[in-house]
Amino acid sequence: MLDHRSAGLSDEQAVAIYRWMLLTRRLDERLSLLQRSGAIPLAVSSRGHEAAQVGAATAFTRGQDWWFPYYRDLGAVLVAGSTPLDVMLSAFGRAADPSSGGRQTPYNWGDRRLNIVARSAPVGVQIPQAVGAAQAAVRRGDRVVVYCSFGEGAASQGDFHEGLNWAALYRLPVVFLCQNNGWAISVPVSRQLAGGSVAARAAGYGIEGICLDGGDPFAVHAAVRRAVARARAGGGPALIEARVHRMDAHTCDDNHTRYRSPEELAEVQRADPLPRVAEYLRRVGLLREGGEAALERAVAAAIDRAEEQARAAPLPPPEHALEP
Ligand SMILES: Cc1ncc(C[n+]2csc(CCOP(=O)(O)OP(=O)(O)O)c2C)c(N)n1
Repeated sequence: MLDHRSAGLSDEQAVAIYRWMLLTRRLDERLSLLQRSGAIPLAVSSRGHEAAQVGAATAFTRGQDWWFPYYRDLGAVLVAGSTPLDVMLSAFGRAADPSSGGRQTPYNWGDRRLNIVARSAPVGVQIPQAVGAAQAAVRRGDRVVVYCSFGEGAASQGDFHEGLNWAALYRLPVVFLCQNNGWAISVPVSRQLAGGSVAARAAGYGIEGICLDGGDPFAVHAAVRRAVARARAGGGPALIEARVHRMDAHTCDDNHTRYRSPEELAEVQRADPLPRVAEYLRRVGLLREGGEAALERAVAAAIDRAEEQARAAPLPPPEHALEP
């Protein structure tokens, strides 16, 4: 793991990254439990992606920058400013859901207050949309950088190629984050991608492409921070490919034991980024046993509160479904 100081992070920032990862993980686990118990209809787990998401998202400026996340991006959405309550309101389809007032499928994150733009269901659609937002920002003279994330499966879509080509041509301020977990539902990356990596394609567009360990939040942060600074200064886009593991099935409606071997699933558990980062922080003296337990308690309390409030919140009236 990259030393957090070499990544330009203070001790407090390194611990904050762990706290975001922990919140993402525990909230994700709660959502899966709620789905299993029939309380909410859908769970799309981000377990295994947290280091890449939080490492990258913390390199952007909340409130100023724009976000085009994808469904598996809980960690990025939390760092962008969504609260556990916002997430729960969306999961329970409540009227106060900031993304759509309970109309959009959960996990298609959106929040006008936070410049988070909701995507629709086809994979990759957010890529040209992110590029368009960046072009609009440049024309208006806003010093915005756009976060745009997707999986390696989405990188097989035409939208990916059109979006990257356009962004490169006009040197637009977009940082593309490909979270490569090796699977597009049950289709392995070997049946998606010739040439070894998504990042290698950047050369064809004349932009920087970096492929790195997405289990190391500090390495991801350092690379994305450089890319964000360059994009903000007018230097154009970058493509960062973070190699991650999808610890769970594609969604709650998928059974990945039908297409992943027991060996792979065991390996994925061993590579879990959360204990890796905790171990690093303990080693450098930033996390002690008592502190770790206190973090867990604070995160659990925030999630309990959010769930309770969302359960009690009113549903939208039926007519709301017919409004534009
Ligand atoms: C255009 C399109 N084709 C297929 C689907 C069905 N689909 C939803 S998610 C997904 C897999 C995408 O995989 P990837 O981009 O690698 O992201 P991951 O889910 O692995 O994080 C597919 C095929 C879709 N939503 N849109």
